[in-house]
Amino acid sequence: MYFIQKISKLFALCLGLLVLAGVATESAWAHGERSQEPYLRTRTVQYYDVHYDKKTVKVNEEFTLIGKFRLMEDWPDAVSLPDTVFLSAYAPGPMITRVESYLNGMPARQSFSKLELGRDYEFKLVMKGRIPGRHHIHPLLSVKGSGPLVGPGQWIEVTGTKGDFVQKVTTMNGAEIENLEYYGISRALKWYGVWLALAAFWLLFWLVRPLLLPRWIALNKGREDVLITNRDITVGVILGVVVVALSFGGYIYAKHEYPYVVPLQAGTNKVDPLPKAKGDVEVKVLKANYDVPGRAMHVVARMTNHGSEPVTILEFATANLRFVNQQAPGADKAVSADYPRDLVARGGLGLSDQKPLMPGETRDIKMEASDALWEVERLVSFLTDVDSKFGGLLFFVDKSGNRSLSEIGGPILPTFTAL
Ligand SMILES: [Cu+2]
Repeated sequence: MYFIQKISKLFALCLGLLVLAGVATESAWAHGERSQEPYLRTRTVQYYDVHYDKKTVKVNEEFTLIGKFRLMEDWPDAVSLPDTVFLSAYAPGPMITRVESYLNGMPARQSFSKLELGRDYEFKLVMKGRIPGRHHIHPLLSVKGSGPLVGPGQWIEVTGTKGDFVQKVTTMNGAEIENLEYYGISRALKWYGVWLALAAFWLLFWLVRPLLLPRWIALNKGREDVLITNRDITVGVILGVVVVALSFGGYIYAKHEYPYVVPLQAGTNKVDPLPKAKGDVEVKVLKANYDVPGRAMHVVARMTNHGSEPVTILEFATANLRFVNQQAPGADKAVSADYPRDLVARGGLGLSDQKPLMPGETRDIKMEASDALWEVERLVSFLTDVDSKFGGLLFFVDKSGNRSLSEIGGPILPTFTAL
């Protein structure tokens, strides 16, 4: 009794702690994107210009998710190359439905093969609210052999009732399906019923008779002939005929009822990357370290402006986090209103000098990206990685507001003492 009391107290305590943890950290209800290794999040797919057109939708209402991503040149050795990728949205369960998806304007129903490193791609996802609730939704690129690589997650509120969800489809031969959710389910269940009944009949047919011991004794006495009677053989043959007739009959019936059947498309598509941007600034990392007590990344990089306009560093983005140089022209508009605010560093990006980089000029610039987000987003485990490198995108802006971007990355060292 004492033991049971102890156990139930412990159980109540655990439950209480769980509830507390849930209340205290709301974003912990998201789906574990922070537990992904930093090398996956900073050196593979870098999402940018991601926009969600709505934050609240009704059940059945569509919303659109657009954006771009750069496949990093310094792709980690431990991660499979993007040879087969599939584009979709990430949600905690089937809370939303994908209506349409495009990669560089091409329908993305199937996987794409051989995406190119160092190049940019543009995506568009049209989704539809399915189950009411507040869901964390991400754009998602699944890379075969590596897993899901997600973009910035936004909370989308789906309102209404689950029962109202319909997925109306017109097939290629003009037939109207009122709700794809339940289409064909009753027929599938009927077939399950038929096969289960046949299997149960066959099992029971043998089980109702004296089973193991009497049959073993008969076998020992050399009376094998009494084990299987003529009736058993007749029933077995009839059952065999019924099974074959049902299988072939069902097939012929389905062929007749649905003469045009398109199989699921399994091949991959090819898509060209977006045209290469001109006038890029060349960025070479000379030194990078992460100041552990200060939660700040310091990078010294040699930058060469190959363009024809003077440019200023606008933003450093990595793993969907954004560090904006507040003094750059257009910095106030760099992050759109629909971008998840929990991914924007409040401290912004500090620079050793704010002078624009002139055309043809090469200069060493020191950057500081300092924010608790490094810890919150669990990006500091790169310090214990066997491949201690960081990666990200550096955005530049000229005086007319034109933006260009360059990949930045390299080895990084931790600093455990205050600088
Ligand atoms: Cu999430």
